[in-house]
Amino acid sequence: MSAPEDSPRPDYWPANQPPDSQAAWARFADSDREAGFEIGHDFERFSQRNDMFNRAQWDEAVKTPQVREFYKASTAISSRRGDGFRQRDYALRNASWAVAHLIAERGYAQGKREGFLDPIEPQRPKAAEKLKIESSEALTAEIKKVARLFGADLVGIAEYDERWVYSHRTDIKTREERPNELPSGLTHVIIIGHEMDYELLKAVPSATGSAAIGAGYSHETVTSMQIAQYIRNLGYEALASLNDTALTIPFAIKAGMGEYGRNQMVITPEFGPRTRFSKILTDLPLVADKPRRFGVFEFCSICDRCATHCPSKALPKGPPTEAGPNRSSIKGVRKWTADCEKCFAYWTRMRTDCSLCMRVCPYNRDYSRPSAKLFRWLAQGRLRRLALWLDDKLGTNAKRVKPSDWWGSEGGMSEEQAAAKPAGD
Ligand code: B12
Ligand code: SF4
Ligand code: SF4
Repeated sequence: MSAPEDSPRPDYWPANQPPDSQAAWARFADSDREAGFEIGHDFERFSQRNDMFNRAQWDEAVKTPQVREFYKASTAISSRRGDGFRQRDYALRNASWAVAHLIAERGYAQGKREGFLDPIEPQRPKAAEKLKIESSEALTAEIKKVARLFGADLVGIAEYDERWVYSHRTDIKTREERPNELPSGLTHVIIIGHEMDYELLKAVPSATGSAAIGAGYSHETVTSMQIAQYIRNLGYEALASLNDTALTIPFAIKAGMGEYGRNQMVITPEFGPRTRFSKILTDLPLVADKPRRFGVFEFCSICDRCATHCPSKALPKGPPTEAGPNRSSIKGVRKWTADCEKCFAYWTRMRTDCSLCMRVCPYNRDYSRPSAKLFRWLAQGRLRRLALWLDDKLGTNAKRVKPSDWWGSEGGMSEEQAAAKPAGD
């Protein structure tokens, strides 16, 4: 990553790639520059088998007894000592995932985990007759309108770019690599953004606060399935995808959703880092959006609040680098890269996901408020140090809200329930 004026136009393409890929990827040179992407000679597509969720299933170095307890807590209702980790908190968190899990689990017998390892299976096939398209601009505007109708808070379009498509999927039974087979002729990726609940996120890390994440996944599932079906009803290809199939962040940046931050998230002008993304891969002839920059790279270059607050010290300080810390990092991209082994180990100890780096970020604000708009305006220009100083002084997001304050009560628990021991302890 770099500021627009510093980004060199790449005059080479990864020498380790086949010539047809080099030729195909060269056309992204200008939009890479606009987006601040810097791709090195040793770039390699990422295999999904190496992400932390998959390594937790096959890598003995990651697969600890705590990992088992972590996953157990996502289906069984766990109850630990402490505010935010009691029965109602896990009940809420696990219920928030209900729709995403329903879809993920329906194809287990066929070796699929839809939305996580595989794209979501079409509800109905493509219409036999293809809609005749007169104007790609008008079609793009229609798709965006439809996406909003189906629940998207944000929508943008990127060109289909093989570099960010996983080189392989993972087999759910053997956890070995298997082909990431996709229909031919895909041209675009529609990126959908859902805002995560601002008030609830103030209570992370906790099982309570984590319901904001599950709710996001369930909403993404519904919206992406409906949009994909609409496109198939027009006679075109459309695959609804959550975490499966491809890296979402580079597509989201190219689709104009926002800029990449030190906390490893796309920061959007509308919701800051508090945005979940899903995608629809399609062959519709759409018009791609342009990357949108509003000073995040420059702001993150003077701020390291996410890295300082991260309880596992997983986030990098200093400028972006090309080498990542372990096999869970993509090769050959200059960017801020987290040590996700540390991050995930913290989640398993907590028995819930964390998101503290999202909560404490100065961009995490309610942008309907004039003070938030003022912060965004100050942060994008020369007054960014003042914006950071003011945010430090006012401590907007640094303080965690107690989960029981989010609930508004202690919830009528018995003393035994309130004192319940952590599951498995
Ligand atoms: C696996 C995964 C994780 C793993 C770690 C990633 C890993 N290395 O294994 C764990 C469990 C730790 C994790 C944690 C979190 N995750 Co996560 N995660 C993913 C997932 C499913 C796959 C990413 C992957 O394959 N990474 C492996 C390699 C590529 O990682 P990497 O080299 O470190 O690259 C990372 C970034 O640098 C960036 N990236 C990759 N290539 C490129 C190229 C360029 C040019 C740039 C600029 C960036 C970039 O994306 C990668 C994200 O892990 C994505 C969904 C998806 N399909 O993309 C969500 C996703 C990235 N996670 C997301 C979020 C929000 C989180 C959490 C805040 C938890 C939460 N609330 O959901 C934390 C934040 C932790 C942190 N600060 O990094 C969101 C980000 C949304 C946003 N606003 O940008 C995504 C997109 C999921 C979603 N549905 O929206 N995550
Ligand atoms: S999710 Fe938590 S542990 Fe992971 S990087 Fe963010 S703050 Fe650190
Ligand atoms: S906390 Fe600061 S450094 Fe981290 S992503 Fe937010 S603005 Fe960037």
